[in-house]
Formats: sequence, structure tokens, C-alpha cells
Amino acid sequence: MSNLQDIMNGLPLRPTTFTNRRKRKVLLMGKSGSGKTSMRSIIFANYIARDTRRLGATIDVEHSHVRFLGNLVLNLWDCGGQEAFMENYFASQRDNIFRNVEVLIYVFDVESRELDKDMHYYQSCLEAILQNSPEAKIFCLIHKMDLVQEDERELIFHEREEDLKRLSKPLSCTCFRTSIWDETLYKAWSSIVYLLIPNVQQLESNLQQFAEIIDADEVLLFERATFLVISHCQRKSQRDVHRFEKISNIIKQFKLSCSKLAASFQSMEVKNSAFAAFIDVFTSNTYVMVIMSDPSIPSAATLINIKNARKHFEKLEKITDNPMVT
Ligand SMILES: Nc1nc2c(ncn2[C@@H]2O[C@H](COP(=O)(O)OP(=O)(O)OP(=O)(O)O)[C@@H](O)[C@H]2O)c(=O)[nH]1
Ligand SMILES: [Mg+2]
Repeated sequence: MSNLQDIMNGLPLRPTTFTNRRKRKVLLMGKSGSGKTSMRSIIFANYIARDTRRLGATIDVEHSHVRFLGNLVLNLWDCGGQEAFMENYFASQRDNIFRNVEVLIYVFDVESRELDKDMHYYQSCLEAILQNSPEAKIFCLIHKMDLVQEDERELIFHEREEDLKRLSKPLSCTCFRTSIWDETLYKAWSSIVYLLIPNVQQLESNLQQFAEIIDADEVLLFERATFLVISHCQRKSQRDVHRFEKISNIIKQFKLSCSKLAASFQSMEVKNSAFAAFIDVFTSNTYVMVIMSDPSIPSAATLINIKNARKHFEKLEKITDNPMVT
């Protein structure tokens, strides 16, 4: 354990490519009231679900820039969904809106009474994307799933997913079921953001080596502001497949409660007879969570190991931290 620093120092750090040096334009679209601004505010602006009831309709497009892990900047275009705005996006603003899009996130209100109209707008959106940004990745969120009875969610989601995949051809889309009232929101956004992180494989392989060196069952990296899981390494099987987004949700809530008391959340250790979980500030952009189940490894040793790995991962992040091109 004492030579962890040396081992980590020996791990590969490769320079990054030029393509990493840019903002990623993310379009958030869907009809008015479908929940676009709500989810953006929860993930990126520290709102809790309850606060979103006070949001007014978005007028035209609201731009926000979210700095995310080193040089990655998400350039979010939250496009108000009232009909007059939508018509404009497809006509006079077409080029401006649909040019250079890297990700389109289309939000459908699962309870919408105007499914045909929703689908019509979605298709118009795809046409514009196909013309202007054919390489864009497309995600459809079937949102407000909390309003559907639990035993019907699976079926409804799969029906909608099938329809959307068929309608999207020749483009392909990835669908998620979401609600601001549970962890599904984190699952969807983690998956989307994961695709945008430069050198994520390198991060993952370093995390794997770190987990092996310290003999952890599992190691997760969370982005510091949003608590989205951006990388993980699993060495022992775990039962709950939803554990990442549950943890993101719980810790984010806890962090917000701390900030209301003017305390800052730094670290946490949870222990029982079967395992110990450590959550700690890691690099300037991340928190780490380490799960250990070997009772012969004392907590202090794991904490030192985390501390020693910090510098290495900080360096890894810096390498991808090129100057921003605006
Ligand atoms: N039940 C439920 N309500 C939600 C959910 N997400 C958002 N809402 C509510 O839906 C309402 C409208 O949300 P907004 O985020 O303002 O909708 P929008 O898509 O930004 O609407 P425009 O800006 O007009 O395009 C708010 O009252 C939210 O509280 C959800 O997952 N479940
Ligand atoms: Mg809005």
C-alpha cells in the first residue's frame, strides 16, 4: 500500500486529441410543459424536484454553459416548447438552432393528450437534424413516468420506445424513462453525459487499475457539481443495478441539505458487517466512492490510498483540460 503513489505514477497518461477542444451543443426540445427546464434545473442548477413547480414557461431559447470535467463544456439550449416558438425553430431560426448539434434530447410528456402532435414535432426536429447535424446523437426521454401506475410503466415505455425507434429511421435514438421524482433522471443524464466525456476509456482503465491496487469491490467517479456518475469499475457483482443513480440522487440531496446549513459536504463513510463505503472529494472536478468488503483492510488504509491516488487522477484530468474554444 505504501508504494501506491509510485504505482499510480507509473500508469499511462496519453495526450488528448484536438477534437476534445470544444463545447458540446446539446439541444433540449419537446412540447411546452414536458419538463425540460425542470430536469435541467435539477441536474445542473441545484434545484430540488419540488422547486420546479414554480418554473414559468421558457421564452424562446435559454442558453446555459456548464463546465464539466476539465475542458468539457456543455452548451445547453433549452428550447421553449410553446407552438409559436417551435414553428420558428423549424422556419426562420432553423440553421441557428440545428447547426453543430452534438446531442438532441427530446422530452415527451408520457401523459400528453396530443401524441400525434408531439410525434409530428419530433419528426420535424429529426428532419432538421438530418439536414444540419447528421452526426448528432439522439435521445428521447419518456418523462413524468411517476404519473403512470407502477405496474404499467414497463409496457408503456416499451410501446413508446418502439414507436420512436421506428419513426426515427434512418437516424437511431436511445430512449429512457424518466421522472424528476426518482433516480431515473440521473440514469438518463449520466448515460448522455458519459458519451460526451473525452478520453473516458482512459479514465476507466485507470480507475480499474486503482480498484485492483487497493482491492476495492467497486469504485465510482462522480462529477462534482451534478453528482452524475461519469465512470465506474466493478470487480464484484452487486445486486442492485440501479445503485449508481440512487446514490447520485441521495448524495446530491444530502449535499444540498448541507449547503442549506452553510456546511460543505466533504466526505462520508458508511459501514456495516458486510462492506464499507467511502465517499470523498477526489479531483477538482470529481468525488470518488470506494466500496470495500475485505475486513482485514482498515479504513485508514483506504483513506490514505484515496488520498494518494488524487494526484494521479488530477494529472489525468489536466491532460484533457485543453483551453476552451468558444
Ligand atoms: N409529475 C411530474 N411533473 C413534472 C416532472 N418534470 C417536470 N414536471 C412539472 O412539469 C411542469 C412544467 O415543467 P417545465 O420544466 O417548466 O416544462 P418545459 O418543458 O420547460 O416547458 P416550456 O419551457 O414551456 O417548453 C412543472 O410544474 C414541473 O414541476 C416529472 O417528472 N413528473
Ligand atoms: Mg422550459
